[in-house]
Amino acid sequence: MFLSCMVGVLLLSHYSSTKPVEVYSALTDSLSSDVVLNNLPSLQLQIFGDHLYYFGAIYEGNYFRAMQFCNYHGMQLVSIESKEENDFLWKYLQTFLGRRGYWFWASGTVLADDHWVWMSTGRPILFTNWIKNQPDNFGNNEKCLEARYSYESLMWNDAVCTAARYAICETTTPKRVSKMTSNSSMTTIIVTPQ
Ligand SMILES: [Ca+2]
Ligand SMILES: [Ca+2]
Repeated sequence: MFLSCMVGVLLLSHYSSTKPVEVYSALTDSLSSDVVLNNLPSLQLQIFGDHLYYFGAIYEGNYFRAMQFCNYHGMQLVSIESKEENDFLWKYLQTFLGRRGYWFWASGTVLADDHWVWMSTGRPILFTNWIKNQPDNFGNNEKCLEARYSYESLMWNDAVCTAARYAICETTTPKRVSKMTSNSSMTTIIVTPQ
């Protein structure tokens, strides 16, 4: 069978109405069979390794709304856990935004206790890329992590969680994405076994 070598083929319609989906759990449950899914949200995703990212340049909301927004689309608010991942986001944003400034929520927070954690992964924040003199917990009220894009860098600040920021969402694919093709209306992602 043509698709027998593939774990799944994801068909993404960029401009159809958005709807919550369970794409990745469906893939996980179906590793031994072919999966064709055509009910993905209308998100144009970017790939880095075995992670997929959505750059929510049209959405602004507080930290919790940003989490909700990503969860609604079957994703999580981004966790930036390495220099490589930070560089990927920065370089992509350069092509996307050029010299426009852009601040977005990542899932880092110190709300739970005095330690910074990535809420989306539950892991402590080990790699950091704070702006100089940050985090400063200004006004004893800055508990959430924003990443500030500029053409020169993507660096972090602790900010008031209720501030309006854009969102970047992330999810992992259960198996490596081997190929992605795009045209004006459709993106096809082919996932193969590792
Ligand atoms: Ca990540
Ligand atoms: Ca701060």
